[in-house]
Amino acid sequence: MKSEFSDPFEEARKKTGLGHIDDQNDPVAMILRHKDVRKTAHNWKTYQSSAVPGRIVVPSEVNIRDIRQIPFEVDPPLHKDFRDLLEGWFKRPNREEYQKTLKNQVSNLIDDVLSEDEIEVVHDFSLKLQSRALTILLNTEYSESDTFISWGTHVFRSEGDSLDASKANVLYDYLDAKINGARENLGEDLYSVLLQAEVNGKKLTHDEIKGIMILTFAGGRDTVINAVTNTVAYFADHPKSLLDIKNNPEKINKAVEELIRYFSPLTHMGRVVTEDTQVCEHAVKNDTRVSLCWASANRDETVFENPNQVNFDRKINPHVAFGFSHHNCLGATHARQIMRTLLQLLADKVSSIDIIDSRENIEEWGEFKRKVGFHELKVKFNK
Ligand code: HEM
Ligand code: EMZ
Repeated sequence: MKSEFSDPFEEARKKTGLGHIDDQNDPVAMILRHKDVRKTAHNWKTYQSSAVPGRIVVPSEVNIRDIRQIPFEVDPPLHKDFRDLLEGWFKRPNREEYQKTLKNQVSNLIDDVLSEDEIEVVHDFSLKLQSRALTILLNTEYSESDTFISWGTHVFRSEGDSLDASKANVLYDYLDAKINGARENLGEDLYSVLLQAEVNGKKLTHDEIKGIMILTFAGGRDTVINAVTNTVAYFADHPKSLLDIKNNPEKINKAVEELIRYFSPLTHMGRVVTEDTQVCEHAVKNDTRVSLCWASANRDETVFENPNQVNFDRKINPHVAFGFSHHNCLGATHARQIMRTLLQLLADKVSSIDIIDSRENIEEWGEFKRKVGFHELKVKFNK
């Protein structure tokens, strides 16, 4: 089945709870158990996010950027000051007006793909959906989405080479122009809101605003694209589940959580260790890296019954696909709303989906190979 996503971490999670990977001479100890992931995420003093920009990302981005992403690469207490500033804006997807606009966008897109004989989902569906929805989150012109679409699926890495920085300037130049433009002529978009805001009694610098915007573009890019593409593959393989949603729309929220648990679009995120300590009874040294493996934690058999099955009726679902503790995903309200809208409209408008061809996107983390989505997924949507 195309929509099967196996769990490469099972054996290591059961045996030692850790996986070891090399990354540009800065190795990473991956933390694999649900309990350890949550405990480590909570302990920001020993496992910090505010190291040199790019170091907590795996593969490390220290060689391809020096601008700090905010609030992602900031630790408490300053982290909370930035979150307090951003939280309200990122909760706007709960508003009726926002949801209406989003529904309209997704509905039009589904009508478009229903009229085609063949659709490549990643580029002609998910990338468009993500880029258009982002204009609602930023409160900017819809026409900007054409620019976002033209950048491809990752905003500052080339699609073939995750360590190619040459593309980053496209986004950086765009953001410089947008921030400077808003400074000249304040409007009601996120750039203008940030230009007028204060943190700890001080206006934000250009680079702080840029750091927030880069993260907003990058954090919600491939994650959302994979979640959407994988959902299409899932319903292609499971037409009965699509019917289940159609007949029982009250299940949508739980179904979204379950799909996000199962796909875990962000495999892991690193932290830098600030003292010699232990994780899972293994020594980890000061100034080395660990990672919180959300994807493994979400298949932890001590927490989830039949973890490798998708079950829309799962009773408790304490998944960590959106992270855990202070840094939990700021874009989760937006991402969840996208997924809910997608499920509702696929159930309303689409009777079945045929997969024609696909090319899987397999991440390689040392000994672990993990399917995270598709490079290409050709389908036919049927009315
Ligand atoms: C943080 C996953 C969509 C923006 C995170 C974290 C995870 C995550 C696991 C925690 C990182 C850590 O602890 O270091 C996801 C998934 C998504 C998604 C699975 C889609 C299904 C989005 C979207 C946006 C976004 C749509 C914005 C447009 C952010 C930001 C943070 C974050 C700003 C940092 C929060 C902080 O440091 O306080 N995300 N994300 N994400 N995400 Fe997402
Ligand atoms: C970083 C990361 C954010 C990183 C919450 O995750 O997403 C990755 O796609 C980017 O490469 O820089 O923004």
